Amino acid sequence: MALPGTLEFERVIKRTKLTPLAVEVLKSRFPDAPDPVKRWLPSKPRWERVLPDLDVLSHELKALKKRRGKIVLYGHDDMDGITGLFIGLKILRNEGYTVVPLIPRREIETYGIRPGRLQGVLEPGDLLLTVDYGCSAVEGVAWARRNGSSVIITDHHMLNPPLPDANGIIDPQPSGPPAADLAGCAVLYAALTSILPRYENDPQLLAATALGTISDRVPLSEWNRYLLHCFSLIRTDHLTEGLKLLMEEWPCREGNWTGSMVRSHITSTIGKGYNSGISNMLDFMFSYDRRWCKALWKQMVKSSEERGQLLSELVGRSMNLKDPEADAFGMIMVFMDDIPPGMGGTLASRLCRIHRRGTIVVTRREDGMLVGDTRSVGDWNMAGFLVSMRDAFSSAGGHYRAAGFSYESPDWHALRELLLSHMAEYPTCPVPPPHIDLFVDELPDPRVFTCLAPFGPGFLPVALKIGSMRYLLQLQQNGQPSWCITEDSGE
Ligand SMILES: [Mn+2]
Repeated sequence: MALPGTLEFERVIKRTKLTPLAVEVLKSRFPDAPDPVKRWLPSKPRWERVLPDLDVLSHELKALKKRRGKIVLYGHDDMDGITGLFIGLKILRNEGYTVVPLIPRREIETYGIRPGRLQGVLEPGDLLLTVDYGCSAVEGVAWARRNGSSVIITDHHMLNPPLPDANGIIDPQPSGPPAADLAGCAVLYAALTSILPRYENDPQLLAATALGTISDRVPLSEWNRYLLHCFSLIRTDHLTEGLKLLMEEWPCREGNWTGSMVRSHITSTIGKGYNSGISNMLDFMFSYDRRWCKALWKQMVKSSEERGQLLSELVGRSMNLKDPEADAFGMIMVFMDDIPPGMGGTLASRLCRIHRRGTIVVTRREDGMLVGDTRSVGDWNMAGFLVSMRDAFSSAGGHYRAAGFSYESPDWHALRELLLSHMAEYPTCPVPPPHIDLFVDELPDPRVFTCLAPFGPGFLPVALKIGSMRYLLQLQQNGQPSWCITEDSGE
């Protein structure tokens, strides 16, 4: 029996608050599930049953404590990586470890774990622990091991052999969803809290996990929904001032929100790459200095407005540059050789949203070589698409909805031919048909469906059909729901 006041108890309450029509929606979305309500919001997942190598992580942490080595925690400069670093730092420092975060700045440095980057930081006897990255870092991991360090990878990206020879690789991809839907930060959260369960209800960790999960656009499916629900129940009075401020910016945190509302209010404000707030985010999330946080946030809002203008300009120009042949395959493909560093992904996201189609944006790096950022909707596995042609790329990877590649040649025409010929062969559906949950005779009060929020990728807002009209549930900034006649997916 769950005790009142515990997260477990509250979870039960949320399930029982579903309206009959909301239950009908769940039945139609999960037709094969014996209990659609439980599929929608499961009980606490048994992470340890699915995540591999947790025993290796546990063993390495114990051994490290004995030999008094330090942890070098490697992550990337995006929200999933930064929130992952926050989670790792908070738990492991609290456990008495010396933890050194290592974050390459992608706008000025090359991608990935490289011996040159580890030299002077990672010493023999240390543990190199990664978050949201590492499953393709063959060279860097080999160097670290030769140098006398242990290496544990935690990642959620697709595993493409050859895999690095790490002591352990904690990546849920091979087991498929729901574990494979976890963001990188959530994989580290699940791994560490499986070993150290006393941290699982920590509001700071749940807030960071939710932020990384929404920013990374992973599906809001079972395990992610469980984490988001726990997050909706946290009390904010014990958060750092930085996290508190982010929670104040979170639209209708305890109620009705969608992933895109959060991304446009928080993730985009922080931004990525040049002139963004991402390089200060770790300090921000740990800060108890409200004035500093407020001032920094104000600055981030200003910079994001400037980036927004730049993005509008790029979107405007890219409209005339859409590749007509890619269009015929239902894809948006744009080549522009002057996209500022870090903006390619943002532009791809925006184009993907505007056109509701898979999008490939290619630009030129400073050294003249080509790099691509891709986003997708519908049944188009971007990482799968790129990885299936990885012989052509010096690096390619990512996940279902967001992936990237580097092409070590300046020849756009050759790359274009290659991408187009591959689009013709790769079996996929890049333009998703608009979903319909229920056919009804008259429009119900939209409030009967808000109990199903949050909505986002993998769990789109409710859509009803009356005759030939399709109505999509929309949430206002204040969480108020309304109906909108549209063929839009709502993602
Ligand atoms: Mn990620």
